[in-house]
Amino acid sequence: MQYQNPIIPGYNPDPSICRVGSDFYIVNSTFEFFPGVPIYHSRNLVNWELIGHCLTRRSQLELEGCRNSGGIYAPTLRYHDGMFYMITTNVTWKGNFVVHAEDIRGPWSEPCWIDQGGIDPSLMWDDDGTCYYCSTGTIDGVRGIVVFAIDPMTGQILSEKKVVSTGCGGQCTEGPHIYKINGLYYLMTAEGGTEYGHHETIQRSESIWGPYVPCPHNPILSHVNRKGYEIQATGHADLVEDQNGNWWAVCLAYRNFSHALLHNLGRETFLSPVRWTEDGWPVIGNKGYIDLTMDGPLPAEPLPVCHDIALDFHEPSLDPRMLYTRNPNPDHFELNPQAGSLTLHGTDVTISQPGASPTILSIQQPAFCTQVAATMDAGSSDARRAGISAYYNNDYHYDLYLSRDGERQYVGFTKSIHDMTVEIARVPVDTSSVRLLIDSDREKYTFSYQEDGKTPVVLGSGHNAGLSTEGTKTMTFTGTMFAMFAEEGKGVFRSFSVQVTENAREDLHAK
Ligand code: 6LW
Repeated sequence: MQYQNPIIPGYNPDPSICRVGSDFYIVNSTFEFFPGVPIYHSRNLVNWELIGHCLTRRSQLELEGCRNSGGIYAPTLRYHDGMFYMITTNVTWKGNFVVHAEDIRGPWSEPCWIDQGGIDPSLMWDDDGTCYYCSTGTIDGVRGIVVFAIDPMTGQILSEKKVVSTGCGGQCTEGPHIYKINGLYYLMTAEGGTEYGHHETIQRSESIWGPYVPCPHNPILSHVNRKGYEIQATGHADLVEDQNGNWWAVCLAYRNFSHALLHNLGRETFLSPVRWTEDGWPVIGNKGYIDLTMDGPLPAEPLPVCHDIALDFHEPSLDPRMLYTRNPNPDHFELNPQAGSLTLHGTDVTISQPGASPTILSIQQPAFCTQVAATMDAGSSDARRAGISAYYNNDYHYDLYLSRDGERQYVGFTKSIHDMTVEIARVPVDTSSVRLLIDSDREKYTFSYQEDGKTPVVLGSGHNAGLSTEGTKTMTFTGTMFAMFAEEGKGVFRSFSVQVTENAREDLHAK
């Protein structure tokens, strides 16, 4: 059966997958965004529904002062003996921890902190029920993959620690997962760093402590030598066997929006079938290549995929797909289901302020070609700025908003890149309702507004390159979000939608 990649588009990196019966679950890293670690559910590996988050309380996820792309790094999700476990790293606050829940939808426990540095922790259970931890780490000056026995309910370390591998020759050996398959321990890791050198390797041993022997056809997943192809930076994979005995890999990768080595959608989650060689080594995709369109023995019939969102704020609670930047103050987000409005109470914390929690709600941009539309109650909005934004982080965002200059109300359009903010347009409006629009494609974001059903007026555009991960002044791992925001006063929203407008699945670099 054919399916399209990415299966979870937009900034959803570092996927980890587990299966319970015929239910599959994937979690992703979330960095400075709150709530943390989304849980997606599927029965066919193609249609994924967000069913909640593991970290929904500040006591689980402290993000105060978190730098851009700090916070929550790669998670691992596992299920054992009636309990779900999610283990991850808060690089801004206390490091590695594990939470558990009997129900995948929560409530999840408070963090059980683990006395081990490094990132990318994972868990596995041996046949005798012993639970083992692995992550990156350094012991006696040797940096590699650290393994030890652990109590997953408490985080207590139960054995000596050992660096069991320094990888298969690449730099930045990380994202480890250990699997017990046919009596052997398979250690799969990402190497090369999460950019254009990213790739996946695997090795195996008769003991979890090693020595490990590398797969003869490593790397088992790599687009390092696929320059010019749209999908790049494949790596950080996790394996799962479906209920029919077919194996699958999920991994992160990104899609270049043009022939330039730039991506603005972030690292996304991709799916590939896996087959095993006669001598017991996995082959991912087409000998380590994955594609936008792939074929495989899916565990259930795929349904049409839709990544649109349309909010009219009549729902009793905010859509869980909308994320806050760092720990939010709930008082700043006032939902009125009866009136069908969302009032954002902006403070003096602007969306350009580093390490803060401005009044902003955002969702991942799911495709190159989209239309964002928001209707605002202009008469009730008195913020210095309130509107929508193509928002990467506080240093990189293109904003379209209502503002006031004394008694006059106007629509403004500004672009912020690095330490430069430029006001591109400021047009007076005299209306009770205004519709703000962002149209995106493989080249740029176009900003326009519409008064009371009149013809939309285009105010300008901003290039995708200005919101690309490669262009950020610090190392970042996220992707462009579409946001509603308010600064110094109220912004009253009546609707917010993101619609994918991509028609043909144009594969820019199709060979
Ligand atoms: C992730 C690690 C990585 O934890 O980036 O570059 C981190 N590699 O595997 C954030 O995605």
